[in-house]
Amino acid sequence: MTPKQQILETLRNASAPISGEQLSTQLSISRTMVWKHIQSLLDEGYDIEAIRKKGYVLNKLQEPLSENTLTPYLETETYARQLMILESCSSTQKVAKEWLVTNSFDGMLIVSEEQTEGKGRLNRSWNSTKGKGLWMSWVIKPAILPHEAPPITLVAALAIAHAIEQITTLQVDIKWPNDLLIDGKKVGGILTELQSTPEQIEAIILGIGLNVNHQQEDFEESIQKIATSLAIHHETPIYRSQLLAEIALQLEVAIRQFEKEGFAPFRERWIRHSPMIGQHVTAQTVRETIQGVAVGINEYGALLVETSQGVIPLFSGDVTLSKRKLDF
Ligand code: BTX
Repeated sequence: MTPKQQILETLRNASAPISGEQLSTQLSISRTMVWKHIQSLLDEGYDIEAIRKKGYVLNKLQEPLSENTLTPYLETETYARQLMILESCSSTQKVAKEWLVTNSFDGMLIVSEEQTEGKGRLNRSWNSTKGKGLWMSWVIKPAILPHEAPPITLVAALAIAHAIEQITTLQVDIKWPNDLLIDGKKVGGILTELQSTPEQIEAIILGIGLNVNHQQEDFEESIQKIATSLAIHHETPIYRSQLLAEIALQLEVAIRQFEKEGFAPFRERWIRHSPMIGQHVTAQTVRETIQGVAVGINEYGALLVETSQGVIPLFSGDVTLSKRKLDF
């Protein structure tokens, strides 16, 4: 370990401020060198406070993501056992696709502190403020056939909701097909991209954006009214590395179960997480607008909408709650 890493480790494990003098004695380096290493850590994005006459304190909640911060929490078999942590990139989906050209690993994680061109579905953009959220792409290779893939977005949404509920006291709702909501506002979204031949899946790139430690003003003007973060609803900030490790675990467990048993065992739990079921909705697909009541979800993950023409299974599209009751 370099002296800089030793300083970081000492601050991480400390329960009280550590003085420059203590660090200098412990590491047998000069006070000036201690100060230089602290400056360099600050430049890397660590939030270290110097408290007068007491010493340095590391704000663990604002730590940049790194293998060192993540690994102690990781309980998975393969998920995130290969990973790439970036300070900035255009989109982790794009990085994942480039990585896949010459590599292959089920559970590869690409996570970035910031995305300059974060993507949503249908070429919409995803606001990815530096250091505030979890902007990640998982390369997974589930043992399923291409036509069995669509519910994977719903399975992933449940896994993420469960991970958040394990780490915080928050209750997360799922809006079909890919939104995570708290109190009706969007806290996260999933973008699932499939690389496949008609016979077999080569890889699924599961893009997940989760707003973690944002304050309302951290969001772009255009999404201020619709977006929220975990921290806005939680008393204490959330340690991203711990949450990321929990997401890795819940995703791995859920996708392994999905490979063996399909969507059936997730259906009831999914319905419990979706306040939309039983409500009047308007669904916009690429072809048409459908109005009706969301009555459930089938074993393929399609949303069932009861309309005047009968129950229609919806395989893709955007669904919003209707403002008024319909006449049927
Ligand atoms: P979506 O198409 O359902 O949602 C996109 C819409 O959500 C935008 O048009 C905007 O209105 C709103 N929005 C944009 N940014 C945010 C935000 N930070 N919080 C809340 N609402 C927002 C959802 O698509 C799928 C998003 C996946 C994002 C991940 S991040 C890692 C990976 N890399 C990448 O480029 N995309 C995925």
